[in-house]
Amino acid sequence: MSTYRLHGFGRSGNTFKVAMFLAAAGLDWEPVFVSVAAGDTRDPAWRAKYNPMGEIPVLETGGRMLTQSGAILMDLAENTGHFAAATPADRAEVLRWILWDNHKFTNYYSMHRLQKAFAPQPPPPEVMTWLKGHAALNLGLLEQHLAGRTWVVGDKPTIADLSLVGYMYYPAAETGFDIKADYPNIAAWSQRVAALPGWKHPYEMLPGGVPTPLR
Ligand SMILES: N[C@@H](CCC(=O)N[C@@H](CS)C(=O)NCC(=O)O)C(=O)O
Repeated sequence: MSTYRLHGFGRSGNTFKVAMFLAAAGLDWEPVFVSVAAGDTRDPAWRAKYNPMGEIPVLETGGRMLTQSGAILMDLAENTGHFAAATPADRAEVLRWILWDNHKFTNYYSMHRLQKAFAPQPPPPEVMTWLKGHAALNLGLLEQHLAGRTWVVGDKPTIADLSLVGYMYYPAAETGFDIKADYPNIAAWSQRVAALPGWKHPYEMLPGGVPTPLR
């Protein structure tokens, strides 16, 4: 069995954040297919064994079940040294961006994508407009932060980059955003992350195939 078993699937950018770390750091890992869409994470037996919060990613290692991509990335960085902040001040910055990512950036962007492309019943149009507006606001903030910068914190890639970039590779047909056309700094930074060792598109790196957007 591999040292790290990453439970999730390619549709989950949160799972992909951890997969990018494991691949780029050259760690011994394997993906374990878990589908939110198929209801796997709502199964009480799955929750009891892997994550009572009912979420992927779950990183299984040494008998531990680590959850929450931000906490997993912090744990991996601190235990392996890869993608860690260079200084204590940078560490606080990295945590700041990861918290913002989870609370605002990934949250609105991924929720808009989920409702737009994969929800069987789309929510009312005003809900979609609200989600898309918040996602656009946050994209604008990151676009501005990346102006003249190579990485989100300091002068090397850190777990802040891996966290924030998690949903940036999904197609516009799913997300409703054309990152390449409208957010050039984010697009260039995403390509720098994609040049890290072992990088593959989430639909190739993780199991579950390529979904067809419902709308
Ligand atoms: N903040 C969490 C978010 C995890 C999350 O929302 N995972 C989704 C898939 S991307 C999930 O498992 N959703 C199932 C559910 O909420 O019922 C993280 O970064 O790990």
